[in-house]
Amino acid sequence: MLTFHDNRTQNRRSTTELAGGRLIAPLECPERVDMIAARIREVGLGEIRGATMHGLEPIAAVHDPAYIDFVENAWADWRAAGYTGEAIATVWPTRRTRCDFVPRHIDGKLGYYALAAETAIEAGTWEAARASVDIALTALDHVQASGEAAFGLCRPPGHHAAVDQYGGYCFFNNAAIAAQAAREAGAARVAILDVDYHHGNGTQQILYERDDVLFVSLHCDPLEEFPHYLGRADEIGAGAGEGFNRNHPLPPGSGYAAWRAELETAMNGIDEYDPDLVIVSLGVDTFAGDPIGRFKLASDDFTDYGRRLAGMNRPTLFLMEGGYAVEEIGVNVVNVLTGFEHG
Ligand code: SP5
Ligand code: ZN
Repeated sequence: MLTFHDNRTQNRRSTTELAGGRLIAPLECPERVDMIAARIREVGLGEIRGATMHGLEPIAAVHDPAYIDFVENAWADWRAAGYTGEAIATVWPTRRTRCDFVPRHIDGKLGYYALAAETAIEAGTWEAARASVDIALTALDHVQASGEAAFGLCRPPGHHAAVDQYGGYCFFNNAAIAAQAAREAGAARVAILDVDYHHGNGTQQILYERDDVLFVSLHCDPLEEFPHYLGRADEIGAGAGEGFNRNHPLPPGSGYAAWRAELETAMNGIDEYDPDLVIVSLGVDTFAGDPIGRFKLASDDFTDYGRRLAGMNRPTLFLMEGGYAVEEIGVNVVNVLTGFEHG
């Protein structure tokens, strides 16, 4: 299987993540990509190719133009305000305030567009977030040209990014942008299968009223886990999209037997939908050793579910999402991909 990557992603080098009341070194770090690339070479999965620039148009097909401008200018605006640390939201529009206008000051803008405070914006964020989209779209081009599966080694991840919100380490929703691009290139139906430990709130929100892209997610129950305010089973889509959003929350502590049973249900739903393309939002923070995930998958379980995914027998685009056990991230990601190839 071919992998697509671009080193501009490594320009995102945030030094601060707000976690447990402290500023820690961000879990979503450049070394994640280094470990995955090293493992791909070690097992000979296939070539790692560069990404081609796809411009802003595919991003604007999914995200609010004012939000895209915000991501581009936030760091400069923050610096211009005289701040010396990284840009972190500290105030939000909430239930009893207004959210019908975007404040002019960067502090107000950050809260308006942030869905969480853990994700800091720094000098390399804009370039890396754009490169991550270019990776996804280049990998999609390959799937469409060859009919073969491909892996977009995206960073930063995308599935928490909504139409006009960033957070959960995500800025642009790579999977939703790829799904939209695939639709525009002629795919009648696209399914997104999100196997990251966290609910893909951004992908769900972007696609909630659509029936041309099915969103199916396996994740830890939002009553117990980030992103907390979306991801329950009764969120089934709205309008034309009713029935085309499927959440499979599982309790913290879930092991592979429970997870795999939900995967079977999820895959049956995808099979029935009969998509031309399946996009897998591939987060490996379901691993037992993940520092923030509380599922209990072992490294071999990733191989097993990779094999099962191949059983769907559809053109498949894998896009990297979360996974923070840096030492094991390469093995776990590549296990999914080799399992798929041998499936
Ligand atoms: C793409 C992705 O996986 N984003 C995840 C973002 C999660 N950020 C907040 C996590 C808060 C976790 N708190 C639990 C700490 C346990 N020590
Ligand atoms: Zn995650």
